[in-house]
Amino acid sequence: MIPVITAFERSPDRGRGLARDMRVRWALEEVGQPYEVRLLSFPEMKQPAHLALHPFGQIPTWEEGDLVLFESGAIVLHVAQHHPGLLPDDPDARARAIMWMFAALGTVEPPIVDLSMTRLFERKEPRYARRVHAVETRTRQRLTELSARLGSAALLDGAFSGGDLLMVTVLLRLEGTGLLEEHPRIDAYVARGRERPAFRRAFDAQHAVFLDSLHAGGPPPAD
Ligand code: GTB
Repeated sequence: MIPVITAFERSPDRGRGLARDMRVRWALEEVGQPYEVRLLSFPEMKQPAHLALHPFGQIPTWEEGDLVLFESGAIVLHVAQHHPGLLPDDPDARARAIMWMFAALGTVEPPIVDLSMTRLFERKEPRYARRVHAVETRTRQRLTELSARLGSAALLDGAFSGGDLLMVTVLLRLEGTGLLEEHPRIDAYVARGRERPAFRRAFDAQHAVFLDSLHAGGPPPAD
């Protein structure tokens, strides 16, 4: 059965691969599972038909027969549990890979999302500079800790796993901020993720949606 995922019809990131369908696409490409994509406008995401799939009216979702999932991490875990390639067979290594998936989404992603939201929506606030500084400090702290754990290793825990996949997608959101470059080991780690053929296929697929949206009615909203 071919799963169907949802994605932005016009992503605010203008095809930079920062929306959360990217991590699901990448996971599917890593395991070689074909998929279909249903593109949604912002108003469609808040309609009852989509809210029946996703209580918060967001993307991505996953439909596979009777199974409906939301939350990109849960979807990537589902893909990883049903196909070889994203979770090791060894039970301890598998538990650690899942641990890194949670670490990416629960510990590393929050300050990074906070930083991009602050930059996007609080620029005109009186305490903007102070707020950005505070969130950048928290983000730097996480990057320092992550870099220390990564050390000179190529990946988080041996072979490439769903933990690396989610961690790289989370860190990608820092591109253009200069923060990744402050941590050469993390910068190189992200670059290794980006170089994976499956990443490239996923990136190109979501970027093609952006290019189509340009042809179909003007540029999407700027980020
Ligand atoms: N925790 C959920 C998950 O991991 O699936 C979060 C899902 C989520 O935030 N989805 C966003 C969404 O649907 C799209 S990805 N937002 C619409 C809404 O909430 O109404 C978040 C995103 C959007 C834009 C950029 N960007 O422009 O760079 C980056 C990330």
